[in-house]
Amino acid sequence: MSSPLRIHRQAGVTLLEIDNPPVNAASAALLRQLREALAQAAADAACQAVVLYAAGRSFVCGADIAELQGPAAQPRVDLFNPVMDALESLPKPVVCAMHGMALGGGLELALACHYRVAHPDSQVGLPEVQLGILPGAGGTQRLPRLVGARHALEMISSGKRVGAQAALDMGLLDRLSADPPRAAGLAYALDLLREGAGPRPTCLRQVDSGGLDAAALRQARADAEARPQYPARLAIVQCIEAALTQPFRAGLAEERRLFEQCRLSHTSQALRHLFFAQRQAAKLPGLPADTPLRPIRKIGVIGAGTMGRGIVTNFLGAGIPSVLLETRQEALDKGVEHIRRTYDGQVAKGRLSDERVRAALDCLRPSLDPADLADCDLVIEAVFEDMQIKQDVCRMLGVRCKPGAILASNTSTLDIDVLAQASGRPADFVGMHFFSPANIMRLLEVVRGRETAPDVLATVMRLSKTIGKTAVVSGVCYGFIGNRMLESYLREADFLLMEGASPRQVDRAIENAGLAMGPCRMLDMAGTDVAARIVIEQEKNGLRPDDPAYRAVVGRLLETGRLGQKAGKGYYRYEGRQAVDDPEVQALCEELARRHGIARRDRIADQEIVERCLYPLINEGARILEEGIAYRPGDVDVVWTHGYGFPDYLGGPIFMADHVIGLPVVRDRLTHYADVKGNAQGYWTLSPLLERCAAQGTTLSDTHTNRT
Ligand code: 3H9
Repeated sequence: MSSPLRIHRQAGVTLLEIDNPPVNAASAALLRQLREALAQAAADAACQAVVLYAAGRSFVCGADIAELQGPAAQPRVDLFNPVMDALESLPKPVVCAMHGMALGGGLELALACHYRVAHPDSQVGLPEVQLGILPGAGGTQRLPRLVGARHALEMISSGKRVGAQAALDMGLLDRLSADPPRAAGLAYALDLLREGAGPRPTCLRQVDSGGLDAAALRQARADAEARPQYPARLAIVQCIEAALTQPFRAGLAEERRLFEQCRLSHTSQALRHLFFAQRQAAKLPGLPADTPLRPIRKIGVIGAGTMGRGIVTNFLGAGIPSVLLETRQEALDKGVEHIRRTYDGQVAKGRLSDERVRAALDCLRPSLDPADLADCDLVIEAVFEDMQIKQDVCRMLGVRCKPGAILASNTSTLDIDVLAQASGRPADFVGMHFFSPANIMRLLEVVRGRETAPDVLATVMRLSKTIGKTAVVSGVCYGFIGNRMLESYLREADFLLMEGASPRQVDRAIENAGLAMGPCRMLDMAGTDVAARIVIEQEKNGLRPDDPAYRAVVGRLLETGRLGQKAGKGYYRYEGRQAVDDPEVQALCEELARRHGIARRDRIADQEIVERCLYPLINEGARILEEGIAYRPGDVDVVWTHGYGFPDYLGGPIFMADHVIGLPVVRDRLTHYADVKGNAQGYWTLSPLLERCAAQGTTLSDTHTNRT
């Protein structure tokens, strides 16, 4: 393996070049070499100054996150801080020259240098909070000394990147240079030597509050305490307080203590799991990274309804010319008008410039003529969720689209293989399941059909990155990964309502468990008609359990015109956007309970609601793994955290089952409900994989190793 550090010497300057692809992460090996190189530079009489810079696309993008795993106490901090000390205490000027991105431990290296220069296009940031930790290599103590406590708190708490000009303005950088990093660093070092400028240790500077007064700190503390699921937020405020009130070394000791506390928290373990799971999801077993891609220069979307117009917006935003096809002028106009209004809203909020919007709209070609699809490289159908209608559209695509075009369906439940056959080109066919609102939700489920060609899959995965989506591949089954698991969750929510819980109680219990929105509010937003029609489709296709009470509440809501928020009533009654409890819904649930012989209870514990909604969902996730529908446990977790509002601090349903609840508990509670509720429909039957893992004391994550 090549060395992550190269040492060059030029004009009395020692140039330390970091080269540790792909992102120049500060691994243990790199830190050891840096320490040695700095000791040599200190001892080398011919060395008058040092420049630290990196090869590749970016400066150092952080500590090696993989090395943050494991129980051993303090290993990373103990490797980092001696390097920081060596940089800072070198008796010769040390310049850091950055390009691309300088993140986390990478930026902390720069903060410990005496002078900082960066390319005007570069960005700097301390994103540790997004991993549930805090900058643990002196960042919380050095940044306030350079930019003041207020800016430092804002940068570290948000984890957001800052552009080079803003970083220069706040005093984080000393200079911008458009030269390559080595040349920029060398020129700066030579200027410093000419001027006789010496070392300038950051740790010796005073901390300026920058306007962060006691009231602002109290507020920051209160905000952090309000979100105890993310302990790093409070720890960051504590570190900034330490920087303001304690000497540098004492602040560093506090940072070190809190860093380790956060690193060992469930939250950080969950967030780090998701970081790698998200990246792993892009890699497909059996699909080499160099699989040739089909060029995508123009796309088509069929259907200008909610999904179609949301989908097309993604491509417009990426500057890809897009045809939006409808059958009726009125529907087309409505779709285009909606897209315009969405953009206007973005401009009003300052999120997009007029120029960007004009460029996006220039890419849009509304059309009523299927001939306009002839030169599209990818066409996605987003028509009504009805097998017959979708088959007809896919047949049309097979005839109209050019050879080699990728044909895709946005179905959320239907059999991709049946649609692929209808197109007559099953190798070109793939599922692209966007989530509503499709221009906002980051998840894309890519459904691999029986005959989907490898290059089609590879192309769609790459394209998903271009349009800013996180893609996860699912095999073909009812509902794919996400909606299949959702089914048991919604089933139990309806049963709980018939047994006596109110929509508000169910939602509150689920939201207290961490999900962004409870099932009743979610269905009211999505439209209870959409949900009920899915159950009707299941029935038509023989997929509905032989149980007349199955999801009976949502069916009844459709029959009574309670279509959700858009109708002003669904599981709740709506006063504007405000959901209000409605006695009519209680009456409706009582009547259904009577009809289906379901006993009602006065009190249902929140714990029961959470277990009955979430544990069958986990069980279904285990089945999905065992059937190979998902490649890996992390894929299931990415689907749920990115598409269904599952809390990231719990890592997703599989991580939560493995590491937060424990599989034996999940197994025992599922068995308990099978006993008390009966299991005629198999609702509580354990997944063999889950049962085996629970018995053997292993986890779903351990045993399922269908990895690249
Ligand atoms: C830290 O610094 C702690 C310190 O304060 C204190 C310590 C004591 N480590 O995202 P991509 C891999 S915490 C290890 O697809 P992009 C990634 O897994 C760290 N691996 O590329 C992937 O590998 P593979 C603070 C890392 O161009 C490959 O690089 N820093 C790391 O879309 C490409 O990644 C952060 O939180 C890492 N630090 O985006 C920054 N970073 O090819 C985290 C990346 O095998 N990283 N990898 O799947 C990022 O935000 C993005 O990766 C970045 C590039 C923006 C840099």
